Amino acid sequence: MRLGRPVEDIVRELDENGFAPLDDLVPESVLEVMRRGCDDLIGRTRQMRHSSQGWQLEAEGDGGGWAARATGREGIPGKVRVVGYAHEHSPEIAKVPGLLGLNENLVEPLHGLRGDFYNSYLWAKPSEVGSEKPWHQDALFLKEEFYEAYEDVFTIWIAVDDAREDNGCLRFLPGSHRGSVLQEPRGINREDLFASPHEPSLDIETLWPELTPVTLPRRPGSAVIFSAFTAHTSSANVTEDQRRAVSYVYSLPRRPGTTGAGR
Ligand SMILES: O=C(O)CCC(=O)C(=O)O
Repeated sequence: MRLGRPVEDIVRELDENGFAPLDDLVPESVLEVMRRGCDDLIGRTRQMRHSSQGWQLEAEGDGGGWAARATGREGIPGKVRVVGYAHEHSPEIAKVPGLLGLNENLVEPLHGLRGDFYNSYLWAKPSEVGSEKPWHQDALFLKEEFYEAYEDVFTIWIAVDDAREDNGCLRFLPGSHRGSVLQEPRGINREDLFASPHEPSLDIETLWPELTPVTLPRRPGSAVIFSAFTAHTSSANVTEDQRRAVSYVYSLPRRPGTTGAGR
């Protein structure tokens, strides 16, 4: 795995913006493993009609897969939006952190301590029906107890396909992580986010009028690392190409002397 630039530059960028692009992070041999893992997971969803646990299908109608899941409606077989705990379902996806040495080569140099593996996700953004992921901070999905031991997470999001503006690459709001302040979207069900009437969505113009979003296209094998407090989104995929990505999330232990502003 190559970082392609000095660690100090990446640390500075993470501090300033809350995210840092990592170009050409993953060599072709490992990308091939990731492609196989994604194909296998997506293939399995051709038998599914309903979202369950970590497997969320896209669906027709208002609110797409999110609303369908909340109301028990059918999704579209084979068109999966996200698979959580992807490493538990796919040996290929599980292998990648070890092949790349993500914890020792990336998390530790950037945070100062090794992280604890938290989860992995396949973000499949399928062709034509891949839905928007609204503006959100991942910290919304962390429980209060998380902050007893940890101060934040690093998400390492790796593009498996070309992620472009027209097929739903990520967009970030630089600076939205400052102060580690969680902004809670209005009208959600905090007890069970997946039962919320709508997918949690932040009104970034009102919350951060002084900040400007940036769009971050990624080539296959390029990545981005970001904090749980950095607001981000991805738009719908209306193209004929799928836009698969896999993210690996590490919890970051509190460093000595930090009060940890998290929440
Ligand atoms: O890949 C996407 O479209 C969304 C990813 C995301 O929101 C995340 O990794 O937290």
